[in-house]
Amino acid sequence: MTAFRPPHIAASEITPESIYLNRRTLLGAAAAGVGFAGAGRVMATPLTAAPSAYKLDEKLTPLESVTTYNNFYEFGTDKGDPAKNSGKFRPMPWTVKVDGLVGKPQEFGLDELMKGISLEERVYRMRCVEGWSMVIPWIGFPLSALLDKVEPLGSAKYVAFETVVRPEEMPGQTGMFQPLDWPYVEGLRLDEARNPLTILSVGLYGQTLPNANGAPIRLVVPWKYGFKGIKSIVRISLVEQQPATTWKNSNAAEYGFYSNVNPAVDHPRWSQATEQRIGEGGFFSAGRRPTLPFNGYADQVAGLYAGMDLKANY
Ligand SMILES: Nc1nc2c(c(=O)[nH]1)N[C@H]1C(S)=C(S)[C@@H](COP(=O)(O)O)O[C@H]1N2
Ligand SMILES: [Mo]
Repeated sequence: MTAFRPPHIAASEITPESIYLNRRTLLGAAAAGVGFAGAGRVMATPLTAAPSAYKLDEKLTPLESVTTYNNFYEFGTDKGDPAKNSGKFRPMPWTVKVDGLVGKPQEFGLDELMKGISLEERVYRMRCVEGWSMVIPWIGFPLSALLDKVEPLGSAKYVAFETVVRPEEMPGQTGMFQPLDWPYVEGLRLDEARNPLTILSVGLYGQTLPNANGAPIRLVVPWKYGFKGIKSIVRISLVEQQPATTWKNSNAAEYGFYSNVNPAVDHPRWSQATEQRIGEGGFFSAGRRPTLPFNGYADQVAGLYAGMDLKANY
């Protein structure tokens, strides 16, 4: 294995976050055949030379911000709640049921699910619908690789995802105020799900996923608003009809099924033209940066929507 230093980190700007590259990481453990569940929170050396679409010439968002400024309403609605309130959540052991219109439905343990699939590092730009963004070094694998294992039938047109429901471990699922209906559900068209950019993530910054970020396995779709990236997934179903999605259920006038990042289509209550990169722009530079069509991934995904009215299909 060759040592790997991503080009987005210049030697002159080695930060605490970039030191993760020298730690034992998830990638190496997978390569070494070490069991995921048994591997704990750290593993060997990352090493894949990633294709250029999976790297970015932008500063990584500090680990501290990535893991303490979150949306995960199962743990509360404030940005600090997921880190604060997820200490009781136990992501191991874990199973994911993959069913519906497939030839080989299966309930996978995590090790089993990832067997024969290599983990990769993907540095993605992430854009929340609320107007903030981050750059996150995810560890994961293409969703397509999992779909191949279960052999979708020709009648399958969409993929539906479901988050775990565990009120005993998720304080946002108890009490008087329930901001959303549980389970949190999301969906993609099958061709979106099969796009090489779409990954299931099991880690970030070279470590297994923190609870606040959707341990032990979550979806990452970098050209869509953040809420499409459903966390702590327990079920993935291949279906024929467009599945229900949590934020559309909650407010269909404001949140649609597609939710592609689009600076030209405003949210009914605010502009989507610019974004605040978390960890950037202090007191003296409150600068917001322009939001890019498809969050900067137009070359890879614009073709999925050829001929579609993206204002109507928001
Ligand atoms: N189950 C579940 N998944 C979820 C959410 C949630 O509340 N519950 N929030 C979404 C939103 S709005 C965003 S912006 C991203 C945030 O991911 P991060 O905290 O890892 O940055 O998670 C998404 N996935
Ligand atoms: Mo979000």
